[in-house]
Amino acid sequence: MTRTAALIGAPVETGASQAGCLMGPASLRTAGIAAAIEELGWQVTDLGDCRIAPQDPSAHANPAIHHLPETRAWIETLEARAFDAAQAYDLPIFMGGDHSMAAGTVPGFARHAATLGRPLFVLWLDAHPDLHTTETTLSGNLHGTPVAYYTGQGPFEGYPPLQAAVDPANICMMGIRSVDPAEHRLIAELGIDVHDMRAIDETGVLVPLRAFLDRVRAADGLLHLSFDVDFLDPSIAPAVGTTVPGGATFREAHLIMETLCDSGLVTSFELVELNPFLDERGRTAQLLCDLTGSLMGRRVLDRLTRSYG
Ligand code: 4U7
Ligand code: MN
Ligand code: MN
Ligand code: MN
Repeated sequence: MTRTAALIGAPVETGASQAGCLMGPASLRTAGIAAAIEELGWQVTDLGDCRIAPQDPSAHANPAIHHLPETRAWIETLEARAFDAAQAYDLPIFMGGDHSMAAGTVPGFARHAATLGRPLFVLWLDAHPDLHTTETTLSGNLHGTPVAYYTGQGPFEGYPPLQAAVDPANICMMGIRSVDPAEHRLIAELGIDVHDMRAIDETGVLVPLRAFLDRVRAADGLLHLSFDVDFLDPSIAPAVGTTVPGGATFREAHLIMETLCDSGLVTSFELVELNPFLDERGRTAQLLCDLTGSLMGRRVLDRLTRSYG
């Protein structure tokens, strides 16, 4: 049976401080993401871009917060789109858009998992844990909040009621290297499985990844991959507004995608935070397409019939 994938654009940039993520889906399409997947034998449907209606401004008790009504509208729209796409396709792929979109996509996939009586697991590849609430965010940039929201922390005044929560025990974070004090407290309180870059340096990516995949398999879970461009080292992925030095290398990232592919466990995927305005001759978009290829079946050699050894 041919496997089916859907491409869904989420041109969200209201969660970030800088403009540009709006162009993320267009840049990934230009880099050839659909062809890269089709080449691997998938049947691909591009469902186009989601959109929201224009919103009236509103104030929040935390004066740093901006674009709250837009964020609310995006969450409602993307939650429904994720839920629907998970029912209709083997692999829905959301093309962002800043990471505030995950406050919509992840609950939508969690609601889908709940209808199957299965838990949703999340692999969060990011420089940041995105664990702020609307009370604790100092920047007011709501792309720093999705994980706190979808695990049911709060308060989240101005956000929609959470449709389906993810158990913090079902989250694995890798690549983390910028954590604010309030986020640090929440990581400890919730006991989230966080592998910061020091841990990656010490163990490599496979030790924590395999342990997590074993847990997903044992629980018969669905697995969502949330890939923030700033997970990658800025030297290979410059097209992101929130660069942090010391990120994942080209091979670490590909090895994660290849290992996820071999596991057969990933049921949904999102590429977030690509800001094409900051890219260099499309190289970040191209790298994301190549990583998507590794996730979806591209391999250099057939591992069973190697030409050596
Ligand atoms: B991203 C930050 F202060 N924590 O709250 C904040 F460091 O989706 C960054 O991971 C948030 O890129 C980054 O603004 C959000 C900051
Ligand atoms: Mn993020
Ligand atoms: Mn980030
Ligand atoms: Mn672990």
